[in-house]
Amino acid sequence: MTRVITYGTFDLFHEGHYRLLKRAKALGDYLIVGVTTEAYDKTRGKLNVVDSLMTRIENVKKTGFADEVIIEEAAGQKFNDVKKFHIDIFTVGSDWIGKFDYLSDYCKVVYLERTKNISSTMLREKNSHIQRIGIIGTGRIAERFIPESKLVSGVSIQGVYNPHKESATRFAERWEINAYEDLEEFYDAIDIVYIASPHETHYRYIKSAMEHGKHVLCEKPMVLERKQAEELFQYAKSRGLILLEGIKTAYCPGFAKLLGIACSGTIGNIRNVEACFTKLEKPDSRELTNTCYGGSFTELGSYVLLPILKLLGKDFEDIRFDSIQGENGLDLFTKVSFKYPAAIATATCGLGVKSEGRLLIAGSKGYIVVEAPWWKTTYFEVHYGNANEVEKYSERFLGDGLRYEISDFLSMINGANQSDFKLTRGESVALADVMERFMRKEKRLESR
Ligand code: C2G
Repeated sequence: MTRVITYGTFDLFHEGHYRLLKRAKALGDYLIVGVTTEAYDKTRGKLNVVDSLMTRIENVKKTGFADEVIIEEAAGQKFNDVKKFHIDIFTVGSDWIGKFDYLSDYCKVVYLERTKNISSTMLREKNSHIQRIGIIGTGRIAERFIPESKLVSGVSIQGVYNPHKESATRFAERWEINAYEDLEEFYDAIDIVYIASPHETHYRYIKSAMEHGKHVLCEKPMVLERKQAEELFQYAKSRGLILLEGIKTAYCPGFAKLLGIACSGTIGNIRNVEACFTKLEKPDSRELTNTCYGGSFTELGSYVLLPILKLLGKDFEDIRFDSIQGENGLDLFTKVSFKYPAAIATATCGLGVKSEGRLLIAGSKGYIVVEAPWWKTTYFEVHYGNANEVEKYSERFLGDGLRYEISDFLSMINGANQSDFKLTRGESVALADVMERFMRKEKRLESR
């Protein structure tokens, strides 16, 4: 008798789960299915799990494929289960390829092809709420988005669009999703859109996606002109759609904790915010060669502006940009100075100059310091007048952090608008406004 084991969360039970279990059962004679507990999903950083453990177990049982259901409570359990249950074959979907090869010393490891198309008919029948994501763009950030989205229950990556067929196909093959080069076909197959294309294409894609009734999560900077941001948010509102700017820092739990403490009055009135983010890019990189839309500020400005706008607001009295330009005129290093009625702030970013990436918030009673990478906030300190008095805070930041914004985006779509405060429409408009001022000062908007 061949004994097979597989594991999963099986939340919002769908076609992908059903097909996986059916093929797992067909691999042998006896199938054991491990269903994850809520606590385990929490430790492995899976967000938004909706169904209770009981419901998820029931749904697995209802398929009739499982001869035995067990619960998976901790990392490392698979290894012990394989021995304990005398397993011949361990199987899981191909989105985990390579991850469980370590079990192959003890049993055969089979990765079953992931189900690419979760059809809307089945979803309606099951009254489920899986949102099928379509990605526009095939760059580095889109690559990071896919593994992160797998850790958010309730979404499934359906496909990718890129007008260049080869790029779309290559990307789709690597991630076992569908490739689309026709936008209409793409919109027909999906429910929500994630835009990770070059900055200058964002406005056009956001507009077209919303015209097709899709909610949109767009990479930062969402747009580079204030009136575009205003127009898009107005349109989203009129159609009852969610439009969210993806600045991952804004959604990460550590950053939210930091803002809470900074605004609580612990360090008194905030008088100065300094945010710096620099990295060295190769001179031939897209960021340093696209002479209209490249440069350090369009690339990193959203991160360094975020804590300033969050803590001091949108009503600054004065703003000033100073940049060091490379030979092609693009800014290699930019410093933005803000003046508020009772505070000042500087946002510094660089792609050709490396500095200490720190966030410093100074107040009338003390200061908060967050070392690099503060944009993935995990640890920060609060210091007071007495140098010995230091409060230390830490918070988890899992994986690449994109899962938090995906999770908030999904919650907003599902009607829980409470996440809006993490990055409000007004703040996104203010970010576009600062981007526009910079672009105009650099005479880049006129040159289009
Ligand atoms: N699956 C699939 N096609 C999909 C979605 C999921 O084949 N479109 C597969 C997954 O690869 C997995 C199973 O269905 O084998 C259950 O998926 P999830 O509930 O998302 O669980 P997962 O997080 O993949 O758990 O210990 C947990 C396991 O390691 C995997």
